[in-house]
Amino acid sequence: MNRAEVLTNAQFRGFVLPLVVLGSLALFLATIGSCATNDQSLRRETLHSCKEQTKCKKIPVIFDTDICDDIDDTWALALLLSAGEGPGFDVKLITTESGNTVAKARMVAKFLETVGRTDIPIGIGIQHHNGSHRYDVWAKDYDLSSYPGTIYQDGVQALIDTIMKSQKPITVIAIGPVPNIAAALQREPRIAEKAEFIGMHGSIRRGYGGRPKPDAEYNVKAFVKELQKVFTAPWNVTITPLDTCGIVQLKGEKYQKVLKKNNPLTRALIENYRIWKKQGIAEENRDLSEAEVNKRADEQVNTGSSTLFDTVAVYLATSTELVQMEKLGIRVTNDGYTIIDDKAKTVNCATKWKDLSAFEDFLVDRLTK
Ligand SMILES: [Ca+2]
Repeated sequence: MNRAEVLTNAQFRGFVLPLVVLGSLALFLATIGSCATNDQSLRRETLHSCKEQTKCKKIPVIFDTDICDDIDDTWALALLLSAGEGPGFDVKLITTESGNTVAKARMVAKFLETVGRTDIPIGIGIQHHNGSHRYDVWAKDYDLSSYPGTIYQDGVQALIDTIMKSQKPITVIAIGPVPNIAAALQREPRIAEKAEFIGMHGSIRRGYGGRPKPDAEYNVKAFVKELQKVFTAPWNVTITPLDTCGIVQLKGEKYQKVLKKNNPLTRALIENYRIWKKQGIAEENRDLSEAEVNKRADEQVNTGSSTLFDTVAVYLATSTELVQMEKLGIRVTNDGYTIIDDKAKTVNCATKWKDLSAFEDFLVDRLTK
C-alpha cells in the first residue's frame, strides 16, 4: 500500500488539496508571467534555435503592407508564407497600407488564393485615393467579394480586434508607411500593451544603396506624424533601417534558385516582379517599343532581384542572429529623418549585418522549400 492510498478524505482535503491548488496557482502564474513578458527577443531566439518545424510554435503576426508600389513587399509576403526550415508564422491578419488600399487588398487576396492560404483574413486599410499602383494590374480583374476567406472593410478595427482578442502577444510586421497603425493606436491605445512593432523604417548612418549618409527614407517621409506616433507608443519597437535592409539583393546562383523553382509561390512572385519591372522601364523610357520594354525587363528579371528591403523586417520577427542590434534613442524629424537622440524613446535598430550571405541563404531556402 503506498502513501497516497492511506490518506483519508479529510487528510486529502486538509493537506493534499491545498498543495495541489497552490501548485496549480504557481504554474498558472508562471504561465501568465511568461506570456506577459515583454522580452520578445528571448521568444524569437528560442524559436530560431528550434530546428524541427513541427515542434516549433508559430509566431502570431499581423502583416501591414503597402504592396503594389515597390516589389519588395511581394518578396516579403512570399517569405512570410513560405514554409522552409525554422519557425513559421501564424498570420492572424494582413492589412493594406496607403494609397488605394482596396486595389492592394485585391493583390493580397489573389496572391493568397494562388498559394492556397485563404485562411488568412485581409483588412482594407485607410484609403487615400482610388487610383492605380505600379503592379496592381496583376490582380486588376480579381473580384474581392469572391475571396473565400474573410475581408474586413475596416482594416484598422480588424487590427485592433485581432490584437485585443489574442491570448498571446502579437508581432506587428509593418513594411510601409503606417497610417493604419497610427490610427489603431489613436482609437485603442491599449494595443501597445499587447503587441510589439517590427518595421522596415528609417536610415540611421547609411542611406539608399549603402551610401555613407542617411536619407529621409520613404516609409518615414510619406507619413511622418503617423510614424512619430508609432515610434513613441509604449511598445517594443524594432526596425531594419536602410543600413541593413538597403543592401539586400539576390544575384547569381541564389537568385537562379528562386527564379527556377516554379512552384505557385515563386511563380506568383516572379510574375509580379516582371510586371513591376516592365512598368518601371516603360515609365522611364516612354519612346521604347513594347517589344523592347519586354526584352529589357526579361533580361533584368532573369539576372537578379531588386533591393529586397522589406524581407528583413520579416526576418527580424524570427531572429536577430544575423544582424548587429543597437538600442538607440531615435527621433523622427518632421522632414522624415530618423536621428539618434539620447532623449528620445529607445528603438532596437538592426544597424549592421553580421552575415548578409547567411540571410540570403535563409531567404532562398525559405522561398524554395
Ligand atoms: Ca513596402
